[in-house]
Amino acid sequence: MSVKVFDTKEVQDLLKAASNAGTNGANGTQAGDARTQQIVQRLLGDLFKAIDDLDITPDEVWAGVNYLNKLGQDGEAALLAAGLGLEKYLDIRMDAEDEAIGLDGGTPRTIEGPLYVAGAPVREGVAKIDLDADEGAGPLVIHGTVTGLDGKPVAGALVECWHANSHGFYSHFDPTGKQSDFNLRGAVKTGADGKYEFRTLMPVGYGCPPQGATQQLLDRLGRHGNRPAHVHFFVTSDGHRKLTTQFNIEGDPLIWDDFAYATREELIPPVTAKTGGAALGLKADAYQDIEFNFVLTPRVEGKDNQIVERLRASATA
Ligand code: MBD
Ligand code: FE
Repeated sequence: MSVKVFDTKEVQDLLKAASNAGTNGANGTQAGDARTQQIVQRLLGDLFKAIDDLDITPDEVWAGVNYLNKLGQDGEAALLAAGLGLEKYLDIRMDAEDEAIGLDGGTPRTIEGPLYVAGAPVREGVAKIDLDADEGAGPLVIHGTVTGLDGKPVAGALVECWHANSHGFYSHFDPTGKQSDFNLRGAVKTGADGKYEFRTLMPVGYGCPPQGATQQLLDRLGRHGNRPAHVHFFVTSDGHRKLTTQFNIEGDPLIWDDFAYATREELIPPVTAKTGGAALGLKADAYQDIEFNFVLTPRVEGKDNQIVERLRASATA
């Protein structure tokens, strides 16, 4: 039986009480945080309304509540945010904000994802970041130039990079515990030529933990939880805005079927087979080469409006 109670005074009063929105504390001071009250009032209200509209049953509500407990126990809330397109949605909004102020050009942003680790050692210009042996992965050189919108090289830019191994696992988050800290994670400072280079190994795409809360929901939605092979970057420079991006490995069958929706046309650089790896200290003479140039955008009224605060792992190298 479908009843409608959302618009009753009782429910509206309940929402107001629960969020404590628009109330004053003693002596007219604000009790609680006004922004939190505003957001909770809206989100809780939208949930109440959905329960009314869809006639969501008590069993379904408690299944959802228990799901949140499992999500937290599994430490997967940020993974689910990527999988449900919430992180992509934030990118869509930032793209629109840039467009609204006429800021175009520059390497497109795409989602950070939940697997960055702060604290990688910073090298000058070039870093070899494959610290652990990985039988399943061939050598890969990633290199390019950091420029501004004017095409001029940016000196002193910090290029940070992180990616998975041949099992699709990231160091620090590897369920086998087999990778050392900062394996396949690096940071390079550009010189006057703006160039950076990472000597590493070819990654394989990530898959959500099969027993985790994220995959559990994706299964119910009839979706997979896999990403194409990809490499993440942060590029920071004084005088420019921080760039958060990734590229995909050309040819991966999941490029246009990424469960986290991070693929963009401009972020699929060609992969070129090369020789001469021995001289570069690679594990084989034949290697794959990807040139990827970063174009940074200027600050907005002197400010870097691309710094996103979120909880991130960190380690000491
Ligand atoms: C990843 O490697 C990733 O980049 C994202 C967005 C989600 C899960 C794993
Ligand atoms: Fe990733």
